[in-house]
Amino acid sequence: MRKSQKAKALGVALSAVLVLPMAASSLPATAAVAPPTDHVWYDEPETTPPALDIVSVRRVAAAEPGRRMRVVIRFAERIEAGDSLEVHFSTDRDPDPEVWYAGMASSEYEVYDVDHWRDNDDPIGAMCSGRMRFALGEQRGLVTFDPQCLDDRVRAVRVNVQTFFYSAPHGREFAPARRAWLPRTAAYAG
Ligand SMILES: [Ca+2]
Ligand SMILES: [Ca+2]
Ligand SMILES: [Ca+2]
Repeated sequence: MRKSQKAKALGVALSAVLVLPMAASSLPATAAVAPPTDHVWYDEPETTPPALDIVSVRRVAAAEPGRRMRVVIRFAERIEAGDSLEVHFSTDRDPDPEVWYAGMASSEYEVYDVDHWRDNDDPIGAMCSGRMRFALGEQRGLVTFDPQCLDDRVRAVRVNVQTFFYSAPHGREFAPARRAWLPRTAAYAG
């Protein structure tokens, strides 16, 4: 082996020695990372919003089992009658949602058990009866729920938020994006 080849081989061996312990030490840390108990997503501003512009989505874990988790959605404009809000929930690592919440300002809301992303079609059945609540303020939507109504063994929750104007349902605003999830939040702080 020529001198340069030897040096190259040694370099590769050394880098393997140097890299391996780092890789090994990073594995347990990655596996041990727990989802946050309180996290705010700041959504991009819309210059010509196709629907109620979402500013931020905060998810706060329930203090303990039996208490409620919160999703607080802030909007750039005042909410008006007919503005619609939908939240899909996932309680596992499967990319499809399990729960779909649909509500409208100055009207009713429903919570459904689903097996894929829904856009106002054929819900499977109602769920979380009495264990999920919805409130709309001037520029804020609040959904509170018992995480166990989503899933008995829930440990973390992901949400996708979307808005649309009832009069123009094809224009939609999403956080973070269509059929994409915000980072996981722990279901319980304790
Ligand atoms: Ca936005
Ligand atoms: Ca899922
Ligand atoms: Ca958006």
